[in-house]
Amino acid sequence: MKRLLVTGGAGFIGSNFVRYVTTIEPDIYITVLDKLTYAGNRENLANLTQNVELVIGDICDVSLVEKLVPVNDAVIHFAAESHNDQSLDNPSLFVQTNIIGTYTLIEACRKFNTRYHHVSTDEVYGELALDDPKKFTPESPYNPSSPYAATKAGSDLLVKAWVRSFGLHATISNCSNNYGPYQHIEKFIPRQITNILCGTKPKLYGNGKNVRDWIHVDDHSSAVWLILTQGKIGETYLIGANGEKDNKAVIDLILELMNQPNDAYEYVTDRLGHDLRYAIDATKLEQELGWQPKFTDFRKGLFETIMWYRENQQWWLREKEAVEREYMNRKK
Ligand code: NAD
Ligand code: TDX
Repeated sequence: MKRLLVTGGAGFIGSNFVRYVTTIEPDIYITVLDKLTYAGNRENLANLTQNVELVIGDICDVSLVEKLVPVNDAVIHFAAESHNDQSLDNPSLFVQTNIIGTYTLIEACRKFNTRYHHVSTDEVYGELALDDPKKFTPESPYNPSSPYAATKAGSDLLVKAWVRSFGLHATISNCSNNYGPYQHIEKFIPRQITNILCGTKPKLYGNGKNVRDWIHVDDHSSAVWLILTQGKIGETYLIGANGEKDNKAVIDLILELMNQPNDAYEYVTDRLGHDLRYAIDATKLEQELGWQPKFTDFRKGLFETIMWYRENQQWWLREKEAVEREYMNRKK
């Protein structure tokens, strides 16, 4: 593969993926297609100008997509509306980008016979009970809870149908919760780090017992690269690094690593439909493709993430007030 089209490459995971590929395969030419919504930022691609081009545009724009797809060897589709809280406020944007956008891309890949990788989430499987010994596997039934998760589930199902009915050369990955640099400050971990840096208390939804399965974004990138280059067409791979933690434990660790008193946080109103627990069984990816996560020390990864937000205040500070205002309005 010499030329890749990466949708959503100016967002959190997409930009980390682009950086990862430019490091391991410096000769590959990457075109990023990104609408630069509030979650996209051209600064995420700064210093990556050689062999990386940003095209500002919408994945729902058929003529633009049909121009870009045939001149690339593969499409890696990260673009999405990605925040559950936003999806409760404005589901229509999620239906448009996550479903119509995916449909537009796979139709173009079908037309030009282009390799397609679909980036998705463990949230399509719904929630697990806190005491359930099971984790999600590729055979788990789809049971999404939020508008975000439902639109991601819908997009996965479109891809599966295009593989079966039209022979689309596609793979799918469903990954657990990512953390690391360049994550938008609306999301849990960066929101709490930047709250502390601004002198406000971290906010814990509900009783803080909801569990997420954390993975470092660079481990997600290495897994997607492996699936793209060695995965079996038509297959779904689950990506996770055995990182289950409840939200209270994550807040406790952030407070400790940032030298705050251990009670310097507050409980706030819970999210509607808040899933209790996600957990990924990545055995298939490990056994069939030999993938292993590298960032298995969560404490170290979290500390480095905290340092990144400390050192890159110009990246997030100007948006902080507006993001928190939106959270306040949501509560009303
Ligand atoms: P993000 O919100 O940080 O980035 C999304 C990017 O997509 C932004 O740059 C945005 O400008 C772009 N975009 C949005 N709508 C677009 C459109 N219509 N056309 C073109 N570009 C558009 O999201 P993220 O956290 O980096 O997630 C990336 C992908 O990974 C998503 O598909 C998400 O569902 C999936 N995922 C995320 C996580 C996680 O923990 N964040 C976990 C598993 C899977
Ligand atoms: O202020 C907060 N307080 C809090 O307790 C926020 C923003 C969140 N939470 C809780 C809700 C979740 O249990 O923290 C957990 C993580 O929340 P988010 O960062 O919003 O992530 P989540 O809803 O789990 O979804 C994320 O992982 C799966 C990504 O946003 C999705 O794009 C991905 O598919």
